[in-house]
Amino acid sequence: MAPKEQTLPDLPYDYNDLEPVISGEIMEIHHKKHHQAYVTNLNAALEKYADAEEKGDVTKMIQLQSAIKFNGGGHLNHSIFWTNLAPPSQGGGGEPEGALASAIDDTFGSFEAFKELFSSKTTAIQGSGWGWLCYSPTAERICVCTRPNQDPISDGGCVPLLGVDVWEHAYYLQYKNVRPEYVKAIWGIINWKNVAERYEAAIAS
Ligand code: MN3
Repeated sequence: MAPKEQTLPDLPYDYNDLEPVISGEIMEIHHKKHHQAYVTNLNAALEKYADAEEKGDVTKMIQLQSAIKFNGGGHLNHSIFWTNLAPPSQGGGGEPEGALASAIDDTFGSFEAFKELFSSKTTAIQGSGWGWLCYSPTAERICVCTRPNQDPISDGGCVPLLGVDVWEHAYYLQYKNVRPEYVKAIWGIINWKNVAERYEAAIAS
C-alpha cells in the first residue's frame, strides 16, 4: 500500500510578518526550500520503505530508518515551529497565561528564569539542533530539553510545546554567527496561545 503523502503546511502569516525579528527572506527560504526538502525527502523515503516492506526486505527497511527519522523529524519540528510563532499584531510576544504560566512559575521559579534557562541551553547546542519546552507525561512536568539535528523530541516520550530552530539556516542571513541575538529576539514573536493550547492538550491526554 502506498504511504499517505506528506505535504508542506501553509504558514498562518505572511513571510515578512515576523520582521524585524526574522526577515521575510529567511522565512521564505526556510519554509519553501528547507521545510519543503524535508517533506520531499520524507515522501521518497516512505515510498521506498513501503516497497521494501512489501518485498519483506528487512535490510533495506533498516537502512531507510535514518532518512525517515531525519526528514520526518524535520517535517514535524518545522510544522510545530511555524505555529509557535506569530507577529505581535496577531498575539506574538508577551508572556504566557493560565495553566501554562503557573506550570512555568512552579517549575522554573519565574517566566524570566525560564527564558534564561531556555536561551542558554538552546544557544549552547553544538552544531545544528533545536531547543524545546516540552511536557513529560511520565514525570508529569514541563522541562527544557535540546535535540541535535532534526531528532524529534517525541523520541524520549516528551510532548513538544515550544521549539526554537537553531540551525544556521534559521538565522544566518540576518544574525550571521550571533546565535544568542537571534534566540534573544525570538521571544518577541512567540505565540504563547499556541504553546498554551499544546500544554493543555498534553496534560489532558
Ligand atoms: Mn529549520
